[in-house]
Amino acid sequence: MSKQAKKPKKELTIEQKINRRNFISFASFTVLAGGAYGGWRWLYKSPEEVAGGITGGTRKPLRKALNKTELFFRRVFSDNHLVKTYPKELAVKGARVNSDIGLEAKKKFDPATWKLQVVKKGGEVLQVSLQEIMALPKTEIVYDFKCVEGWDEIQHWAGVKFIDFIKHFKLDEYIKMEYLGMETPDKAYYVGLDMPSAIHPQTLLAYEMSGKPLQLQHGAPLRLIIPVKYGIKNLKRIGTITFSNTRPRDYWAEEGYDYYSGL
Ligand SMILES: Nc1nc2c(c(=O)[nH]1)N[C@H]1C(S)=C(S)[C@@H](COP(=O)(O)O)O[C@H]1N2
Ligand SMILES: [Mo]
Repeated sequence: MSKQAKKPKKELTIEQKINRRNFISFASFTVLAGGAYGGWRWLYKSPEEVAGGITGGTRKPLRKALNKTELFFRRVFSDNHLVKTYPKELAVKGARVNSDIGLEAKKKFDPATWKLQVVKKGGEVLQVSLQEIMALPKTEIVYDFKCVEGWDEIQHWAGVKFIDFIKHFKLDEYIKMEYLGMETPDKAYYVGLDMPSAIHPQTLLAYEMSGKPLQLQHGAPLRLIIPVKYGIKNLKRIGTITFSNTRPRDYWAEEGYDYYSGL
């Protein structure tokens, strides 16, 4: 037999072809399913975030992915991204009341003597009265307030822009830090905020709702209105403000909610 002569290719019968195809699809399925199972096992076995940390309740690789997503959105939604606003007529008259952690009237709180506490370097505390805050330029906003629990409402708020407050009290050096923390006077509710969101032009220290003085259940004397975030970050009844380069503690992040909670 000459070397050139090729062995005649054996023609496959229809059945053989079908079998072969079945084998290939089954093999691919096994490989993919195995891969998926392996991936799941890997995730399942990977360590959980440390208990008592700033964020809570997920596997480390998932948190890594969440933090990457957060960075992506932080870059996309820089200061010049404004939340949609509406005409006043579209706002609800009495806004819904939702959740009241840190609002128990008797605990370390008397609206008459209340002062906002801003913790400065070296532990020095700047104390600001409501009168001083109300003397600053007033800013109003009508926007769609969204709660992670699945409701939203067009609400009308007024107060001082957080950035105006910073400028007036010469706190510029503090907003160079990465984070801001806020707590109720009794420290029962607390949030951590990335600085770009805190100094966003629509972020307010609010003392009015629906054109009337803020009611206690909505966070009087002063509450945070931060339209770039979900409701959970809009702390009612601000007691203390702190600045830091590490993430401040955050009530709902500790329970596994997204730390950033951006919209
Ligand atoms: N002090 C304090 N602030 C808070 C809360 C809270 O429980 N305590 N709940 C948050 C949540 S989940 C929402 S949706 C809004 C609700 O604000 P509202 O009661 O004025 O509608 O407040 C936020 N701020
Ligand atoms: Mo909420």
